Amino acid sequence: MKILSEEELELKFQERIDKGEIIEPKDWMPERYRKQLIRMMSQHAHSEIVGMLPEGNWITRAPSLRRKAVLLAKVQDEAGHGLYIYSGTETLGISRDQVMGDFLTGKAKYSSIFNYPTLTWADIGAIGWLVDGAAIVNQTALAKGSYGPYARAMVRICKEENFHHKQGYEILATLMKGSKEQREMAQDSINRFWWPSLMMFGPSDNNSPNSAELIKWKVKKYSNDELRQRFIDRTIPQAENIGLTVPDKDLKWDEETRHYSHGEINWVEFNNVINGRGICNKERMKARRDAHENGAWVREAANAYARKKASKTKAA
Ligand code: FAQ
Repeated sequence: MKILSEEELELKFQERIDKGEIIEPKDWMPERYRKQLIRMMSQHAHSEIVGMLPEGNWITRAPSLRRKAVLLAKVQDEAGHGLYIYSGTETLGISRDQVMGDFLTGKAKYSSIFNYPTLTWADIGAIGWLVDGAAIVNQTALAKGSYGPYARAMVRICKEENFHHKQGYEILATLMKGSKEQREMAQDSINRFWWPSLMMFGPSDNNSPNSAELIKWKVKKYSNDELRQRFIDRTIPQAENIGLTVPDKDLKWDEETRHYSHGEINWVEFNNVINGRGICNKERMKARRDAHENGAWVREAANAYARKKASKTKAA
């Protein structure tokens, strides 16, 4: 059998991608493809885990038993998504310890959106409706991506995100049918969360260093701006339906393009947040580092059990 050079292997790999084939963990892949996936998937997993914090903040203060049960289930779902994607990342040959180390030392990022505080109950509605709504638009596209374990994880995760999206919208719809104070609380929440939700899709296309490579390898099927536009187009009618407005004076429907055109995103704020200078960055990292330290005994116990089991199997 002829041994293929690195270049020939890369060409064959690209042919497979172009044909729409799915890449599995044991298949040959360029080192850069593996690295890009580790970067993106691990950051996605960190986002799910950090994303539990702003909502977890309201579990004890949910306004009814039903709301508390729903919120608890949602926050648990996010933990499940994080663990699922961490496992997917491990299929690329990196250990959980390494992935966690990169996160806890601040080398790996997590989504900017989770560095904003949840000040009122309406923020729980806004997160479900806007943040999960944005995540669904992004992840439905990722579910058609080229790396099997990640794409399959997205299919399952999107099903749960759909439920999260509906519960968020229902919270806001209920508030909008309530008193003047409740309507104001809902609107105030949208005023604070609208622009950060648009930032979730990443920098604009002319400023996105990873997009070209990820699109070539069909990890990403659409650009950051395309997905952001899709989110805006589907969200504005939902806002109008319950009497909410978004804080963008330049937003208007363009009959010719059949899309909403929108105002400029504050990229200075975005860059500050992704570089550790957002409102809650320090608090979020401290919470995760504390949780990691406090969980050391669980990891030690699990490792001791695994070692014992392995030595028994060997002896038998
Ligand atoms: N926040 O070249 P690009 C959720 C970084 S899950 C922070 O455009 P790329 C569920 C980017 O990493 C939300 N950093 O990058 C939930 C890169 O930095 P690096 C998370 C950001 O990869 C709901 C640099 O900027 N979802 O919400 C952000 O092509 C409710 C240049 O950017 C995912 O992670 C940002 N917003 O596109 C949980 C989905 N945007 O790594 C709880 C998977 C960009 O070179 C409650 N990820 N950066 O140092 C993706 O789709 C992509 O990675 C993008 C960025 C679109 C996020």
